[in-house]
Amino acid sequence: MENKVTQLTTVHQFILDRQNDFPYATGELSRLFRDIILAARIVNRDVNKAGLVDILGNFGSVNVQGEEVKKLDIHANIQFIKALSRGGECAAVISEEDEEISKVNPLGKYIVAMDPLDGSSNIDVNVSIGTIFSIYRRISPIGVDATLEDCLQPGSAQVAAGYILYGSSTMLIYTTGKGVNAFTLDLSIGEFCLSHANITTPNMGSIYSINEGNYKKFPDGVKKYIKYCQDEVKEEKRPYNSRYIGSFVADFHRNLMKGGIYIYPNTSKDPNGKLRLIYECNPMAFLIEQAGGKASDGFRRIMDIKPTELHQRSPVFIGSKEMVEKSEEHMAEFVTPFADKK
Ligand code: P6P
Repeated sequence: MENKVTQLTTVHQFILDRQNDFPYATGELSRLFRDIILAARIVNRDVNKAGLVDILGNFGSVNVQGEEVKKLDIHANIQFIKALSRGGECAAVISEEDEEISKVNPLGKYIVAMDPLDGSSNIDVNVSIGTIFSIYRRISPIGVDATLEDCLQPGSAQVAAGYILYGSSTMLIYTTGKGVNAFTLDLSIGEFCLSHANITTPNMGSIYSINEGNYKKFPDGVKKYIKYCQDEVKEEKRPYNSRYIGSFVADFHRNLMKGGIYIYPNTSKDPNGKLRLIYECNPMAFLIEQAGGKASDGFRRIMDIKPTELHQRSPVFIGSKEMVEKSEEHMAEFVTPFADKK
């Protein structure tokens, strides 16, 4: 649910109106958002013409401008790092596309962790994809290169987080710890405009999102929860609807707005699940908690997990509070998570 928006407010105006939320920030965070938004608009333009790339020369070839055409997720990564480097407010970038940290400016105050184009395998079938970002204050002193310690902070230390959804419309959804707001790109003026203010996610929903193709590899608690979702209990609006787009940002956004739960659990094949803690689970966990929902790894609050590696994975159960709590109840019933490992 969200408050109806009655007047045109661009995201830049919205950020300026809320400068006072950050008594110590002297505009750096606003400028960091400016840089992220610039890159998002460039990526949006290129994602929207992805289908036409073959006319301009397919990936790996040279296009009419004489530039080599890159895979869109690598292209997106380059655009965000370029914009953050040029803007000067970012000390380092952690990206799903880069094994190591990109140290961009020793004078930068912030660390940005991102998945520049999540779900990019869906581009060639025109399914919604997204950029996910997370922002931390650096721990190390300004003036030196950012350190690994700066980049391995728990999600609870985030100062901001958000995503851009390249879908039927392009939306920017973010939080700075003062609620969740959504901005829709108005192409006629080239601005992200406030479209959904103070979003709260329903405590209870009737949608569950999980790749049931992995059912046989799921922990017993997840198998039990899936059966719970499928049981016929009219007064509890069960069975729930199964909706799985295969694009985390799109599944998350639908559940945020309508209520629901997204689960990517650990499996007998992938003991830590698939999604990355720092730049996928943590930013979405910050957003969902700010909207009144919950995010855990089935047992622990996602944002309490102290990362030990940049690209570490985590199981994730995220969405409507009561649905996540019910799934955790089922997970807690099994000491040995996999029947065949008793
Ligand atoms: P699977 C996309 O690759 C992604 O990281 C998420 O966006 C998505 O929810 C998940 O993986 C899909 O994974 O294994 O179900 O295809």
